[in-house]
Amino acid sequence: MTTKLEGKARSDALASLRHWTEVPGRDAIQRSLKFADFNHAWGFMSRVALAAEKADHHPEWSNVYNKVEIVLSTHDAGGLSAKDVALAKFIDSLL
Ligand code: H2B
Repeated sequence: MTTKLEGKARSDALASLRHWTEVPGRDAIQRSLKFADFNHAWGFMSRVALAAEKADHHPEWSNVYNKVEIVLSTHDAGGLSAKDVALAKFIDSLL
């Protein structure tokens, strides 16, 4: 079972993710992305999907043409965990 981040561990993690914001009303983070076109957006999503499947940790996301909205939270933990931080950092590394 993955442990939810709390206290200083949580605030330190959030501070290290400057492109991500907290989702109002739930323990999750979000990032909105805009690409040149659908091809670039889908290519990005494919790279994230492969990493997510490998880690068995998946984003909540949506795509409309060149826009991708991502929310990260750990369902098993009922909130933000180190797995979300790792996935957010991987996503940032692609951009
Ligand atoms: N993704 C996310 N974001 N949170 C989870 O708790 C989670 C997941 N759990 N992907 C995994 C799959 C779990 O359902 C499987 C059974 O390992």
